[in-house]
Amino acid sequence: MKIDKKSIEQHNEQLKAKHERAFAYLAEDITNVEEVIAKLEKFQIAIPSWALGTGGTRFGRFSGKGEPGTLEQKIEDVGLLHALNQSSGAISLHIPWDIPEDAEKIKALAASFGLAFDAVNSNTFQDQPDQEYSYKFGSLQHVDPNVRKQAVQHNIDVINHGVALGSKALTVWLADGSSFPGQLNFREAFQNTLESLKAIYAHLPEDWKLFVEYKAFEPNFYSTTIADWGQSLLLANKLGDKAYTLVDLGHHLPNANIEQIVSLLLMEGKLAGFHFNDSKYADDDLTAGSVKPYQLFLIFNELVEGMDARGIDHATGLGWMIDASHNLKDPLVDLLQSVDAIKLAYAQALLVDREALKAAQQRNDVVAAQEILQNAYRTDVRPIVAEARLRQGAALNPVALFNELNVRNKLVAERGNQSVATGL
Ligand code: LRH
Ligand code: MN
Ligand code: MN
Repeated sequence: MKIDKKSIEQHNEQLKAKHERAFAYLAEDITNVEEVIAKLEKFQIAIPSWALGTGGTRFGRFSGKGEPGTLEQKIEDVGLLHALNQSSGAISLHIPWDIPEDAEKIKALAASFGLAFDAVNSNTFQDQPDQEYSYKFGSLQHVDPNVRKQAVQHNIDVINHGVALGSKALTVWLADGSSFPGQLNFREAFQNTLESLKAIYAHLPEDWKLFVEYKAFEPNFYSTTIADWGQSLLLANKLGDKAYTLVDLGHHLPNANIEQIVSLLLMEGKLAGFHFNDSKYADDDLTAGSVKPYQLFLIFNELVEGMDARGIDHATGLGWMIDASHNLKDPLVDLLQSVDAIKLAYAQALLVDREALKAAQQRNDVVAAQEILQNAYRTDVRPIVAEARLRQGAALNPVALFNELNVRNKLVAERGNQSVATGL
């Protein structure tokens, strides 16, 4: 199904008077409101192809209905999101969960929804039915060079798929590590990983980036070979200018100061971008901003400050992606909520009085610094984000319109009850 302009206009017409009142009230006190809106309008957050179906836990999976069973249907789903919010203009593919057999056709289909292809993701954390060597004991780190070679070749194949689609980055996340002390020689595992990544890096096209994602633990529970930003940055520095560190918000040990990590990676010119999600305990993959919205704001506060300091284009300078999984909510609604939460945090960060904050820091005025940040965070910026949507031709309230239009039931009618998405 497609959402036509008329439905969006009718929906907006109904909410417009109330929205205009709220926006005018807010805008009166915000001197840079037009700048904030312009930045929000340009901001696009990529949707992962693996988040469009209902995810599971290791104890069970309760599949939703009308899930996208093919890559074409996943693209259609992201098209629906983009029509509703005009902020989800790209899809990130995980290969081989999604294989674009006919790249030209897939590219044209995506373009018909206004979508581009974001980073492509390789998968050497699962065995595929036709592969020769197993990844049970790792892939790029493996003690057997044959396994490493196979994993390198897979990444090269993924780059080639990405080139055909117009992607500009490869994201490598490895499950490699060990679950018991003594199982692994840490240095050799790291060296093997570096050599394998070098072989992949050598195949990157000139205008591509390599995103090295880290994760503290899971599925390995004693050591992970790329476990934190230090290990990822070490690799990225050794690899070269096209390699960067990717921050997935759920991949840290509890209470890690992610905003500080982000600030230093930006300073070093090595921040790839994000996999946005939220968590209470570990890699919970919950909706962005659902548990720790203040942390999300603090991350954006560092991003805005750091991007401005380095002259980075907010819209295109970093990779903005969601990496979430939904086992209770409708995945499409959940993704709309994530995109909205990310934009809200970004808008709030754009309201921070940078000069006043700098001055407070210079005179060690801890109270003033806190007040400045929290003044921005406690501003209800929803009317600003809604105004940006209105100007883009998106829905004032995407979740409400999704429900009003009965989108899920229509997808069930088209695809059937049994349609289950591939992926996590
Ligand atoms: C690992 C991860 C990584 C994978 C995705 C499916 O936890 O965050 O980005 O590619 O999940
Ligand atoms: Mn991730
Ligand atoms: Mn993860």
